[in-house]
Amino acid sequence: MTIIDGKTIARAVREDAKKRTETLRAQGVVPCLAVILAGEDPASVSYVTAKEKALAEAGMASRDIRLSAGISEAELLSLIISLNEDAAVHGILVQLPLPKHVREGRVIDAISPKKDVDGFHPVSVGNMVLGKDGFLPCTPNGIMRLLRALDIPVNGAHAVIVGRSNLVGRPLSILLTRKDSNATVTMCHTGTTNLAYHTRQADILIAAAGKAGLITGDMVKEGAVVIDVGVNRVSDISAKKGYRLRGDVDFEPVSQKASFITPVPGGVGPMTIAMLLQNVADAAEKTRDA
Ligand code: L34
Repeated sequence: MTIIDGKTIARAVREDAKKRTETLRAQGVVPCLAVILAGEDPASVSYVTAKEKALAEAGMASRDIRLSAGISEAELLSLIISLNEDAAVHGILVQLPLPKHVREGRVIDAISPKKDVDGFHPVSVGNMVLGKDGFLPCTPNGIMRLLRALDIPVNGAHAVIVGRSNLVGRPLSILLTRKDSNATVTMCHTGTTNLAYHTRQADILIAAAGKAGLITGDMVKEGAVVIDVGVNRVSDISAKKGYRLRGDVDFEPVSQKASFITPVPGGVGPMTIAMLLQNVADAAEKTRDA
């Protein structure tokens, strides 16, 4: 059994983004991502901080925009419109989830597809579905990169995805069924009856439901590749921060059966950030070449 080292694979992607940034800077272009966070959800604050640190390490700039949780949808939309028009900004990231009174769809629709480095805009999603060029969402694309980096056979494999979110499960199902990936995909969700029956068929099992410990040892086939996308904070009074991170996979028993497994932390999370840098480099190069 191999524990997949997401940090090391992510580092290689980040190094590549750094080299591209050096070239862009030499040409007078400083890749810049506007990072918008509304509210102070602790997990979101930590992800956004990690993204900005990664951007800085790659030599990229960021516009750190922190808004109160009470910001109106209209204010957020006008901010995005001004960033769309700002030539110094190559990418716009609105960290999700947004405060409940703000309609996520409206906000995502407002981002220029040219700056949609999260790959969440309907134009980006459409291009992905059609196999056309465009920004790919960071977590699914990061998972594809992990599989490729480890030479895990995807062509002809049966991939079972648990969770149909717009952020992870649904786009991943699209990427895995593209001709150049060629997996057979089963999509499981809250409407699935007998989840364990499906997960036990998986050559590649992707847990992206956001439920700590959902995938237990009995739900996994011997030799399966297990990708754990969950980053659940569970309270733990013995931990320094008062919580610890737990994936959607019950790690100990599942790792006994898996051929490859991603840990939490240190698996998929770091890849999400690395692929974001790649998308920002893409965005900056496109404006340079335009
Ligand atoms: N707009 N919203 C937008 N884009 C995204 O791509 C995200 N996502 C998800 C939440 N909202 C978003 C992220 O950035 C989840 N996510 C994310 C990013 C990074 C990490 C986890 C989730 C990460 O770095 N995880 C570390 C542990 C971090 C910790 O200690 O809390 C890991 O090793 O898994």
